[in-house]
Amino acid sequence: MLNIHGVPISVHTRKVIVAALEKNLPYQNEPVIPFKPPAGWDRLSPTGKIPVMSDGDFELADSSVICAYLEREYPRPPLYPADTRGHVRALWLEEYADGTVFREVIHGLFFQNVIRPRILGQAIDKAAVEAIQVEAMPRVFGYLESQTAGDCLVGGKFGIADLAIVSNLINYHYLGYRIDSRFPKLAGYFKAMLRRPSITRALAAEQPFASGMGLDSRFVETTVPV
Ligand SMILES: N[C@@H](CCC(=O)N[C@@H](CS)C(=O)NCC(=O)O)C(=O)O
Repeated sequence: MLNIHGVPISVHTRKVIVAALEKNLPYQNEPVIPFKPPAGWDRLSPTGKIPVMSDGDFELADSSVICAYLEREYPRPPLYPADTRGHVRALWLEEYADGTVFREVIHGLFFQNVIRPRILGQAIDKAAVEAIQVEAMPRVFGYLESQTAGDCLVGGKFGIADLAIVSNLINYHYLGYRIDSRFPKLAGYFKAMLRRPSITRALAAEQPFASGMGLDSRFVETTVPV
């Protein structure tokens, strides 16, 4: 069975959990918090970040690498397009999710609004939050709006690009923010994604962590598909 280490409300841990659910792989979750890691964490996670996955005696860090492993080891159903252009476009959006959506928008907002006050006992830097909302968020969401057409981001089929982008948008909503009227296609896409069974299930399982951290879960679909 897969063991996925990382608190499930983390953008990158959720990405791996949803990939496992899409592929119908049984998993267990060790809810490691990177700021309070367990003994031996350095060995499991060379960057100190979550997630880490073990599959039997095989251990691997980084959500993108873990998802690539799952695809090779458990190819059905595929989460990456088979055609070259679709494949690299999906990789580009996965990279954009990690390197830009997360780094420039979600990480800063989550750090300021949740990690600083609730885990580190520090005050929120309101100017830093404002700067992200006024400068980075519109630029990044504007790009995502330009890339959204229909139900899924690449080739009309749910896959790695959707996993990576939607997981970031979920944490944006947990902070009490909503996708505003400047980005109607992105907002509609996100709403539809919340009804996808793997995402609904992942969100249902992480609710104890979300409420424990005082996150805003009002956007979560409450009907869990059978
Ligand atoms: N590229 C990495 C990014 C992982 C990452 O940034 N994880 C965050 C949580 S979502 C983390 O561990 N942050 C704690 C830290 O930066 O020390 C991946 O895809 O797994």
